[in-house]
Amino acid sequence: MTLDVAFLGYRFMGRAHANALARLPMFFPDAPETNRHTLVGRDEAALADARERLGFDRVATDWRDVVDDVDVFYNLGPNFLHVDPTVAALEAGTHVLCEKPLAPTVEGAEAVAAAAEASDAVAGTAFNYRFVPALRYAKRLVDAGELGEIRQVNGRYLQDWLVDADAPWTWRLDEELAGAGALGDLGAHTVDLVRYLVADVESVSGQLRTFVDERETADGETKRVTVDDAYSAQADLANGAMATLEASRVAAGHENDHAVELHGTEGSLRFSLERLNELELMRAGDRGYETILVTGGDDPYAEHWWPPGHVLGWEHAVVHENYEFLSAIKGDGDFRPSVADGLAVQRVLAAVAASDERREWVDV
Ligand code: SOE
Repeated sequence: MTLDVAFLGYRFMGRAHANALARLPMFFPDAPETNRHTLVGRDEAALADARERLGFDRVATDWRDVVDDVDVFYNLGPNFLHVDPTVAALEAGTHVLCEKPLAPTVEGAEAVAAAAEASDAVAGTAFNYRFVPALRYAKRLVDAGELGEIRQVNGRYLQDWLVDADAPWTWRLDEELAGAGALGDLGAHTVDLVRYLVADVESVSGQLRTFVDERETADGETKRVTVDDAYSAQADLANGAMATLEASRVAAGHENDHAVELHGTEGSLRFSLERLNELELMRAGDRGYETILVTGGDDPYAEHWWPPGHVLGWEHAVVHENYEFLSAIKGDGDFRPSVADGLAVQRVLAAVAASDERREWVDV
């Protein structure tokens, strides 16, 4: 049975997920069939153009009219639109994939998690980096004990689109609308990877910094920046490891530098999104790191694409994410990262913000 799908949002993540749905029939023939049924947005002209390009049958300007009309609802809108449409869809029994961070606040994430608990629908949080083959391979290694006990974790997500003080104000710079700045937008990914690869975060000591505290909107209005440009945090993990986390939107020279390092009793590994097909691995006894190209044999998802060494791109992780999400809908309903994972991340982000305010360690 074909799954009718609606998207709320058609910009960056709308394109990424529409591309994924278009790729699945060709590269993942066992994926459930989907029909791009409705595209939801506010600007009717932009919506009409996006409907055409992204291959949807129809458009709507109010998500309320859509959430119980389809089988699957993708909430790809801005953070301030994550809670209400997602809760409404879950209450209608519609499966949901909600973009990260799950909500601007813990309270909002808790409302989504409660709706997911009360619903039979599959409810996912779109932490796409879990679906990069090299990171799934890293998880296989960690789970198999190849690195021994993980003692130290280092995670960072550096961008530089705000390094120029003249870069315009957008909703991402407002606490009411976004919830947080680099901490929520980028730190959410790193916290999810730490939970995926190693263990839950138990307590944090963090700091947030806003370097440019007002910016001009596109039409010349000066508005305050009420979120962080950068954050850093120390964290204690549930397995006894210690983590150092940071993210920035003002790290000149780093466009989308998402990296993670694990150091264990039997070895270490390093990953960088800038070389997303590679995993650097150092096992006990090796003289140094070896670089593995995770693109062949039984590497995650390799059999769906090309011969070994034919590298993948950023968008392929979103294809894999959609394959797993839609397969869970048709299968056992167990998709990770779930909305509960999204709430767990939100709690860590809130603890980092609280720690910054109180200038002390805060338990999650
Ligand atoms: C921010 O610029 C952003 O688009 C994040 O919102 C995404 O989650 C990240 O994958 C890329 O950068």
